[in-house]
Amino acid sequence: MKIRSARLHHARLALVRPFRTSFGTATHRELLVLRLETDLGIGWAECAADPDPLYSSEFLAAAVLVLRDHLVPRLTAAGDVTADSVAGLLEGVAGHPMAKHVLETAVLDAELRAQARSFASRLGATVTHVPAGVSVGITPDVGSLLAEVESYLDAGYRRIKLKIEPGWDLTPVEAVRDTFGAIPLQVDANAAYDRGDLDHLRRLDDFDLLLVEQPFAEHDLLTHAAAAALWTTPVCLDESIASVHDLQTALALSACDVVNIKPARVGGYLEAVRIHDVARRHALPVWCGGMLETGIGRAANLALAALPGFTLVGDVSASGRYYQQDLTPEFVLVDGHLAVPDGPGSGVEVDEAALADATERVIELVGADL
Ligand code: OSB
Ligand code: MG
Repeated sequence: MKIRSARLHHARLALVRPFRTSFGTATHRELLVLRLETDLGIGWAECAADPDPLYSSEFLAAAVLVLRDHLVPRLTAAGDVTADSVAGLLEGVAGHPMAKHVLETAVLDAELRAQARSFASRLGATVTHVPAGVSVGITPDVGSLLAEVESYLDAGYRRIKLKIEPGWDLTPVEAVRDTFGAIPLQVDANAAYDRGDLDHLRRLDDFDLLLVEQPFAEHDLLTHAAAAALWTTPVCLDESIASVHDLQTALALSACDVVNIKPARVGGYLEAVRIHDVARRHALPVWCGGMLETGIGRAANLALAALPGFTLVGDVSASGRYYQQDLTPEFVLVDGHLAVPDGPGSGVEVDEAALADATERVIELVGADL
């Protein structure tokens, strides 16, 4: 296909409640929505980069620049592109997986829509519905945490993930266990601890957690390996895994027992599938993470989460957990599950009126005259 125009919507959406993690508190999500017009039709995708480089080194303003000045020009210069060719064409640009992800995903969406084929079919989904988990932020006190967890359990969520940080770890976990019993429960530290915390965090072993996600720094695989050897709670990597190579290194070091696969973090769905395939060959369980995506990103995440290696419940929640007004038809929980879209491309239509409402700025990356 040939790219005719590429337009970014810089949008801002209020979250239904503040989301606090060890790296900050979000009351809104600022995101980029890419609309790619090709000779075969339109493709849409959502960029996960936040305004500030806190979760990873990427941030929204940098994503705009690298897309405009380095990534999109490589695709337009190539003339004819396919989704399979995108990663190779962008390989010369170091880093920026979230910016690469949005571009490859929009190409893939346009390509699949033109073929009337779904993401689910293309990626290799084997189920039509996936169980939904939910990620619960750090709250001002234990009482409000218990109320929030209860509301998600009442809604039918099949797994609860608690964000933790130094000073907010054993106590909230113990309170949730004591109150709700043997629910599927895990924690995520977003790299907030260091090697000196190995013994402290070992006490999480008392709570029969499914896993502890990314306790240590992104590049500190050795401390993750020490934890995996010392703790009975399985160690899961998120921030540390940006590619198949990173997974192979983590496997060689025995640095994890589980991997959270986020398409945005690894540069796109095609790399996400490759990571899934390697993990599956090693019998390493994986689950699909999220970045508070709107329906645009969530639709494709659901397709990925429907692959056979995704044996653990992911962080793909219903629209109502995030936004009052989603940018697609609402995703709703049915018996604790979300349906995997099976229409062409991502399988959802962008609600262009909702997108226009949320858009603060439109950035043309390639003129419609090309
Ligand atoms: O670490 O998994 C994370 C959200 C934003 C950035 C990082 C993370 C998260 C979540 C929420 O935990 C996942 C979701 O519901 O989309
Ligand atoms: Mg995480």
